[in-house]
Amino acid sequence: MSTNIDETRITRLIVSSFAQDFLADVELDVAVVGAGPAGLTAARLLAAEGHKVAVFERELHVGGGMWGGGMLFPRIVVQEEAKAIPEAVGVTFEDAGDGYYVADSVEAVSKCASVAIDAGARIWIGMAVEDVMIDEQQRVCGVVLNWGAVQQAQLHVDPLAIRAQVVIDATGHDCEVLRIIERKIVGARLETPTGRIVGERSMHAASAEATIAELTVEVYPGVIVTGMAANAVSGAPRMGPIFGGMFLSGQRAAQVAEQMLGQ
Ligand code: 48F
Repeated sequence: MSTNIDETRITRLIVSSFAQDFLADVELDVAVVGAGPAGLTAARLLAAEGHKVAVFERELHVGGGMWGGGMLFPRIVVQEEAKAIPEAVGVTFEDAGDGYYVADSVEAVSKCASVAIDAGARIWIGMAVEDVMIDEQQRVCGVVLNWGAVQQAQLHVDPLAIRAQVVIDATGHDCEVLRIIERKIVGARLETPTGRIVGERSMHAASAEATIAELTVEVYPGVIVTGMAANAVSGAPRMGPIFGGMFLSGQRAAQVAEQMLGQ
């Protein structure tokens, strides 16, 4: 039987399928903000444990800063102690010796996203988190969404809200969720050396990679910080295109979220 193609049928299918899935995600266990390597890793591991997880990504594409490898050379470097995490999603590495491994960044992004989706994480693209939702104790209990395109066009459009037991800030260098919290929640104190956002320091890959997993904590009630955002918020250095820390931090974020969900 050949399909009788009808344009309005296609419209109905797209809108109804979107509405069904979006409504299912209005109440989440975990809302991950940002679909870079750290966010995708955390989402995959939490979904694999049966938690209801959605990732909200402002751009039309997943992968964050991993696509571009180092200065647009599409390769990432991962160190020995982290390589099992991307390998678990099927990323293949060239052994460059001395504990260094090299992978194709396009393969790494594609497989991290693909396996996260297969595990049950839903990824919403083109949706930006522009605010958080708080309860009476000022604990974060959800995210406030708008279209990325609406943000870019600076249109005045009211957003929609998603409830989540745990929010993960995986927004990279800009630690955007935490900047919103610092700006908008009166008296907000973050779990950082100063209680505020310190900001990332210049590149020192060894110390940046050493600190990132331990800086992956519940940094504000209801909010875990992961990936480059974890270093940025606490004043740790950047590391450039070595990505092991992103995977280790994403894994740590999933563990912290599990503990929070179990409480
Ligand atoms: O920047 P990104 O890849 O963060 P990451 O997972 O990884 C950092 C590395 O890529 C690299 C590095 C490695 O050595 O330093 O920079 O920590 O991904 C962050 C994602 O978050 C999205 C953004 O578009 C990107 O894809 N994002 C940022 N702000 C928002 C957001 C927001 N307000 N709402 C939704 N998505």
